[in-house]
Amino acid sequence: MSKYITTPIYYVNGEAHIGHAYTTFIADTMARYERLKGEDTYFLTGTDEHGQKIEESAVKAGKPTQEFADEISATFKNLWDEFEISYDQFIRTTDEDHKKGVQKAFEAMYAKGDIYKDFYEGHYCVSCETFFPETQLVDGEFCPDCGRTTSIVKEESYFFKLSKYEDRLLKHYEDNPDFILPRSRANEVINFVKGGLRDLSVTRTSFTWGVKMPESLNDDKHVMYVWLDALMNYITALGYGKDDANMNYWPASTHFVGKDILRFHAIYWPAFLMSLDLPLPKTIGAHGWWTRDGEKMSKSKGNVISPKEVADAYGVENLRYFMLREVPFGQDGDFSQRALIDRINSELSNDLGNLLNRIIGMSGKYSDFEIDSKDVQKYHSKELDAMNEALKNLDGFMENLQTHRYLEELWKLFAIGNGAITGFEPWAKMKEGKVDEALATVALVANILAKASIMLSPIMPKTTNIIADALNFEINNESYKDLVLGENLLKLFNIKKVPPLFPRVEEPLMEEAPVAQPNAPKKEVKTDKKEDDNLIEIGQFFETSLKVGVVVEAEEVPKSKKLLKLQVDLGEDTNRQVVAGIKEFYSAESLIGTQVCVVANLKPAKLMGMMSEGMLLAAKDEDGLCLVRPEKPKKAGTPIG
Ligand code: ME8
Repeated sequence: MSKYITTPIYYVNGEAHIGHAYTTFIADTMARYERLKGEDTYFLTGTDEHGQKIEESAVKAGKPTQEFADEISATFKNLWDEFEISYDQFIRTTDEDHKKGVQKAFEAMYAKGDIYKDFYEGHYCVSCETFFPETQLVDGEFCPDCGRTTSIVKEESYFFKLSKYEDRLLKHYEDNPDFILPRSRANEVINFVKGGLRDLSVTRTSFTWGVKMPESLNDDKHVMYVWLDALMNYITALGYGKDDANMNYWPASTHFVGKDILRFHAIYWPAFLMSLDLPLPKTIGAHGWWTRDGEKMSKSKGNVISPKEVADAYGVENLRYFMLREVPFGQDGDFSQRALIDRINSELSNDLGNLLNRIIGMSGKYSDFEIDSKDVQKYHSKELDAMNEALKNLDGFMENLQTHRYLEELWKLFAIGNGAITGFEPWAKMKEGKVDEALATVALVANILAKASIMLSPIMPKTTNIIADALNFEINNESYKDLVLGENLLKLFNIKKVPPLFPRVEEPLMEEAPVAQPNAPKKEVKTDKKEDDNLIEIGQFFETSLKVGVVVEAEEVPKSKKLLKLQVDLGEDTNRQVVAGIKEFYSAESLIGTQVCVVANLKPAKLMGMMSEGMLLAAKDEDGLCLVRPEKPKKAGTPIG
């Protein structure tokens, strides 16, 4: 059976950051893994270029929209090329074939009676390109997904009969427990559908930067809703609506997406496909969110990490390894140089790199670099069994998208190799004249490295090729079948010297972003202690962004006994308005110019009709309330933690 693997198509309103790189790395890893197993695999990525958001970004940049989209799309493509992402196709939603395919799909759904024309009035978030019912808005105004202000839009619209597919969708989730991975994410989708689906507005008249309506509908007032346009990329890329040239790859095996866009992929997309009478993808793999040093990345904070910058400093394959090893698929992860350096030094350099260097050194000394597997079974059957056991477990982890478990399991091989060297002391055996035994241990380790390299190759393709070259074999489906599935050992060969693959990193190689917390501790603290329900992980604490603020203005809120309205400088472009219930304890004037500690990443809330964009830290006991303040003055915006 063939495999079809996709990434989301990325918006061209900004260049790629580490989150985009993560999705692309996992999808690339999966595509390489399937090819290694001999599967006929098609891997798609690309860019999503229509919609109001892109149109507005182009205006801001002072460029014609197409020119703007061309430029940003090229930055994604160039980056993936530089990273040697093994995509088979890079689709752009401004491609003519794609646009025609979307029109064909629209016509087909219309012909089926699934699309009708009506009026839409609702709260629209431009940033998310989504309408929200009033009940879902925060404080009646703000987008529940991104927190930005929504605007009321009333327009004529074509609607897709999403409600018609409610029951079929629910049945599909029930019958296909692997449709949404990790399974823990399925509930939020199921509950959303159970809550009742409203028909979906699938065209817009308020802007023009979108796929035009099919000619047969003769209605050029409308353009397609960007999500309808975008989701169709997964089939137009295969020739849907044109020549169906690659439709044999459909249905997709895995659509990789971030958790932010799971709903679109797990509800709208399957409903569209049902309407088109096409089979549904096997799995939607929804991964978690990456933060930087415990903080959400955003352009305004200036703490967005450029994957190119990290790759230039640390090597793209080290970054791939880190990201895939660091977080369980589906959970959020934190990027910090410290965590990256720790993994490079301990896992790549110590466990893997040293092992290779040690056997090159030993075989050079003991056997003129010749490695012979003839006695491995005789002296190391226990190690071979343990190794084969671990190798067998790998496929299950990868199929479940659990790359961190996959790598953890794979690293057992290096532990077996390192353990064998320490336990059997080949140098001592040489002294005792037990040459066969010593050489068997060296050969065992060479075999471990060979098999591990094959299985590590989807994650670190270049590095593992260097290892394979040193061990005189090539990584491909043949060697996978021979050495991994067949459990065979390497034939007699001469090992080659290689320069150290993972030089230790002694100090951070990139400058920290100004707002990053330099001492943010590593998020995952492993402990054998039983977890106390009341304790939180350090990472959870750092989800709260605490900052030093300077009160610039303060005034009483009329008619309120408790509230003061403050303008607080948090070192950002504009001051934050904070409405605080401290009037009984502080006069407005006494606060001006003083420092406070602010919870800076609270969703904005309205208090007595006024927006509050933060919360002050204070301590209250029977003697009253006092604000928590830094002991010495600190710059506005200084992180606390
Ligand atoms: O949503 N952590 O495009 P997009 C982890 N065009 N992943 C992240 C991330 C972060 N901080 N930030 C972004 C769109 N991503 C639509 C998709 S598909 C038919 C249309 C990743 O440019 C993650 O995979 O906003 C997320 O789903 C995707 O980038 C969103 O990219």
